[in-house]
Amino acid sequence: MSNEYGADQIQILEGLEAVRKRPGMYIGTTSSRGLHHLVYEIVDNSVDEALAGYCDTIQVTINEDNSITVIDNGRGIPVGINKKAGLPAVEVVFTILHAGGKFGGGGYKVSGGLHGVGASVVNALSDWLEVEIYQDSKIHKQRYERGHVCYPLKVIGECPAEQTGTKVTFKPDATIFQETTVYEFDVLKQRLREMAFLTKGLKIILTDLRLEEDQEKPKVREFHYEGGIKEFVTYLNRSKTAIYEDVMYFEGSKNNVYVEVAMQHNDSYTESAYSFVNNINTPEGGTHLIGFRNALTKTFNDYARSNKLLKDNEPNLSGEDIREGLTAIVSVKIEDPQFEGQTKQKLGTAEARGAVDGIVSEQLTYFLEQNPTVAKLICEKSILAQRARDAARKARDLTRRKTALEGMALPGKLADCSDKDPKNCEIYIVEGDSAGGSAKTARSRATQAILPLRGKILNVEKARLDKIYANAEIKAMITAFGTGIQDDFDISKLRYHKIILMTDADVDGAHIATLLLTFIYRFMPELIKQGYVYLAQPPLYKLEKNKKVWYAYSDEELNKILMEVGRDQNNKIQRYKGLGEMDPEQLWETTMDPERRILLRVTMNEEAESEVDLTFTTLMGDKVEPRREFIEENAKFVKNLDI
Ligand code: TSJ
Repeated sequence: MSNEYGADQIQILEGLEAVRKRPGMYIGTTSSRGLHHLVYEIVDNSVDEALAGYCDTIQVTINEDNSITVIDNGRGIPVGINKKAGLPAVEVVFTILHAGGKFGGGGYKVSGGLHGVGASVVNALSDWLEVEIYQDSKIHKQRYERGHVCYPLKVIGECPAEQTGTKVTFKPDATIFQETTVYEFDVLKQRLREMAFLTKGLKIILTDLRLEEDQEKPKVREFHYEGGIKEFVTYLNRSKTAIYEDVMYFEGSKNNVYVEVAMQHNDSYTESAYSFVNNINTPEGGTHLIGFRNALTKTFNDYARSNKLLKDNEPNLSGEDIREGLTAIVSVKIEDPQFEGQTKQKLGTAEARGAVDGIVSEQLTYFLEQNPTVAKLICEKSILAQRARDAARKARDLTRRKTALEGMALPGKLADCSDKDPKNCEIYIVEGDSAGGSAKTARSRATQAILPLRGKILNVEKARLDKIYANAEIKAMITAFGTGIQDDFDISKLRYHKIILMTDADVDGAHIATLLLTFIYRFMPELIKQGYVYLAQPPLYKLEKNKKVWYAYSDEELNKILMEVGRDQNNKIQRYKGLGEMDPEQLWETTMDPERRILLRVTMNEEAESEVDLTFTTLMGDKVEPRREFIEENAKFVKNLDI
C-alpha cells in the first residue's frame, strides 16, 4: 500500500535514515550491548506508564527468531490524530525522532537518561516492528520495515472493553547489529530485575521461547517487589549478616525531585552504595549521592553528640566511618536530568542534592529517635571504624616513611626477574612454599618473577584496614607490584605487565584465587580493568602411554585424549591434587611456558560493576551457600582465553 504524506513524511524518513547511518550516536554502540539496549528503550516506555500509575504488568518475551515482544497493560499509546503532524500519535512515536511522550498531554515522562531517545530509534534499527494497541474495545495495528510505514494504522479486531495496553514486537536489523543479533537471557534478566526493584509494585515477566535441544518448557522469570528498593537492599545483603533487622526507607519529593532511599548496615567493612536517576544507574554518583552522604554524616554526628555516644573532646565521625558496611540505594526521579563528567554518567542537577539531603536528614533523624537500639549499634560500629582508621593511618604513615628512607625494599621471598622492562615481565603469585620452590626452579629467570605466599590469604572483605596493612602477604604483593594502592595507586609504576595467580586446580585453590582477586579488586581495581591480571591453568591429569605424555586440563579433555589413544591397561593416569605434586619440569611444560601454557585473563564487565561487586561480596561473605554456588560458577568471572 502506498501513502502520500507530503513534505512532512520526507523529513521523517530522513530523520530515521540518520539513525541507520549513525546508530552509535543514538544507542551508543551496535555491539551486543546496543542490541540489548533496544529492549530497554521500549520497556522504559512501559515503565513510564507504570510510574504514571496506569500499568502494573510488563511482559518481555524473547521469541524463537530473536525478535522481542513487549506487552504492557497500560492505557495504550494514543491512536488519535496528532494535530501538528497530522498523523496518529502512535505513528508519530515510531517515525519521528525524539517524539516520545510529548503528545496527548498529561503524560508523565521521566525517562530520558543517557540514550532516552525512544521508540523511533528502535524502529529505525529494526528489520521490522509491529505495534498493537488495545483501546476502547478495539485492536489497532501498524507495521514498519526498517522504519518505513507499511500501511496506515488500522483496526484488526475487537477486545474486551476493560483490556487496554500496548504490544510491540521488533526484530533487530542484522545489517546494523553485525556482531550479534542473539539475545542473552541473563543480560535481560539482570536489567529487568533491577527495573522491577526500582519500580515498586511493578511486575515484570521475562520469557525465553528459544528452547534448547532437550528443554521442554520455556524459561520464565518473574520480578515483582512490593517493597521496591527496600527489597533491593535485602537482596544485596542476602549473603551478608545485617547488624539490625529493618531496612531503613525514606521517601519524598522536594524541588521537583522525587527521592527514595533504602539502607541497611551489615557487619562487613565495605560500603556498597548504588545510585540511580530515572531508573538508570549512575556509577559515578553525582549530586544525589553527595546529598545522601551529607545527610548521613550530619545526622549521625548530631545524634551521637546529643546522646553522648561521642564525648565533647572526641572528633566527629567521618562519612567513611558511618558508611562502613553500609548497603544503600539512592534513587531519584527528575524531569530532564543533567549529566556531567567525561562519560556523562554523573548527575549534575543541583536540586537533587538539596532534595536528597533534606528528605534523608529529616526522616533519618526521626528514625534514629524512634529506634535508639539501632541508632546505638550504628554509632558504635562507626566509632570502632574511626579507631581502626586512625590505627591504619599510623601504620600506613610508618610504611610510607620506611619506603621513603630505605627505597623500595622488595619482599625477601620474591625471586625477581632480571629484565627490568615491565612490558616483558610477569610475576607468578604462587600458593604454598613447595609449589613456590618448583616455580622458582622452573621459571625463565629473565622475565618471570615468583612470589610464593604462605598460609591463608587474608580476606579483605572481612578485615579492617589496620589489619590489612599489617598482613605480610599483602605487604609483599603491594611492594612487588610497585603501584601502591587506592589513592596512592600509580599504574605507571607497575613492575610486571602480567600478574599471574597460580593456585591448585581444586576448590581450595579457587578459593585462594578469589581471595587474591578480591584484594586486587578492592585495592588496585585498575589492574583488573586494564587487563593485567591472569589465572594460570594447571592441568588436572597426566596420561602416559608408550613413553608419551599428555596433559588434560578438564575431565572432558581427558576423555577426549583417552578416545584418541585408546583405553588400555597400561595407560598411566595421574590426577594432580596440587601444584606441589608436579616437578619443576612438569610445571614449566604445563603451566608456565609462554609457548604452551593457557592463561585466563580476568576481566570486569564495567557496565555491571555493581554485579561484580556483588559477586565478590557474595563469595567473601559469611553465609556458606551462595559461596559454594559462586565457586561452582567461578568460570563466568574470567573470560578471554589468552594463549
Ligand atoms: F513507545 C513505545 F512504542 F515504544 C511503547 C510505548 C512500547 C510499549 C511496549 C509501550 C508503550 C506505552 C505507551 N505503554 N503505555 C503508553 N502510554 C502512552 O503512550 C500514553 C497513554 C495515554 C496518555 C494520555 O495522556 O492519555 C499519555 C501517554 C504517554
